Formats: sequence, C-alpha cells, structure tokens
Amino acid sequence: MSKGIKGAIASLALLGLGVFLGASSAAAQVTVSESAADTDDLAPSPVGGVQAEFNEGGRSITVSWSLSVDDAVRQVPTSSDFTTGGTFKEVNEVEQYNIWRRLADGSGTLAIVGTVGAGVTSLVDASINVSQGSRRYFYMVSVVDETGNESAPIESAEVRNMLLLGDFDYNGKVNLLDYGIFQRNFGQAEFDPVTDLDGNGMVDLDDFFLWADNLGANLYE
Ligand SMILES: [Ca+2]
Ligand SMILES: [Ca+2]
Ligand SMILES: [Ca+2]
Repeated sequence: MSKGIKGAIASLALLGLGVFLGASSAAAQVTVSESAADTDDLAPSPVGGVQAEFNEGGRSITVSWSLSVDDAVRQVPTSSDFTTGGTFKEVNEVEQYNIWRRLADGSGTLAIVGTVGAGVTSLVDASINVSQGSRRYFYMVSVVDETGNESAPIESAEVRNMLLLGDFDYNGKVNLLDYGIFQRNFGQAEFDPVTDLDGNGMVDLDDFFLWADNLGANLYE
C-alpha cells in the first residue's frame, strides 16, 4: 500500500513538473480552453502546524493540526444566470486531510495512517506497533481537494516515548547500547535531556544508578 502511495506521490510530482514545463514552453502557441480553465489543478493550502504526542501508556499517538486556510464552506452559483436570483451550492476547497507516519530512524516506509474530513483537527493513531521496537516517529499532514490535488505535507517534531527508564535508543530494551549513549552524555554541559533520568539538570552518577537499576529490562518479554 505504501509503495502505491509513494508511486502516486511521484506521479503527482511528475505531473506538476509537466504542467510547469508545459506552461513555460507552450504558453505562446496554446490558448487555454474553457474546459481546461475549469479544471481545478490547484492544491489547497497546507495546514498551519502539526503536533504529535504519545497518549498515556504509550499505545497510541494523538496527532493534531491547524486547519488549512482553504478549509471553509463557500457559496458558489450553480449557473451563470443571475437574473432569477440564481441557485447556489456549498463547496469547500478541502475534501480531506491525510495523516502520514514514518519512523524517525529512517527504517520502514512512509504510510498514511488515517484520513479525516474537512473541519477535523486531530486523529488518534492507535496503529503503532509496540513490538516494533522504535519509539520515535514523525507525522505529516497533507490537505487534499475534491479533485485529488494534494498540498505540501507539514511535518511534526519528532515524537518520542520512553516506555522504559534508561532506554535511550527507544528500542524497548535497556542494555549496553543505552550505556554507550549515557556515557557520551555523562558530565557534559550539553547533554541529551533524556539521559538526565532524575531531571536535576545534570547527568551524573545518580542517573547512572537509576539506569543500572533498570539494566536488562525488556519491554517485549
Ligand atoms: Ca483545488
Ligand atoms: Ca535501548
Ligand atoms: Ca541527573
């Protein structure tokens, strides 16, 4: 499925390029026809910002965003005959929001985890695979119109969840790989905040003892 999506994105990108090249080279000799002018090939404006955070227990992630500025119902005339007062229909440039997810470590594929309609500003992703190990994700939200034109995706900050104290690489196990990360941060003025296990603003022996207490813990056993 994700392969198909990637293919679709690639095709859309190529289509966009084709339209661009066509416009620059053929603009002089080609007159835009009525039907072409009526075709909606403009993507909606992207969302304003995307947030993502783990929910209690680490089994789902809530993704939220601010609406595209194009997400609004407008009245448009159904005909060009205004003499009778005309009839109108309600349209919204935004048809849906696509919510994408990828693993922060670069493994796996970019995939749509959900789709919601216009006016909706959040989605709970309960499809994360907790046995997968990695606990770090990025989410992206794109905006799609009725014709299928898709906006640029807007990405969240990395979302992390440390289900095990001391599991600094988020792989669900506390082992020597985590110690390596701890060691690089030990006593440093600038350190990865996750390694300051007691949250006192420095990475020192107290943090080491907390870490050592959890050595060998495994989320999946
Ligand atoms: Ca459009
Ligand atoms: Ca680990
Ligand atoms: Ca500390």
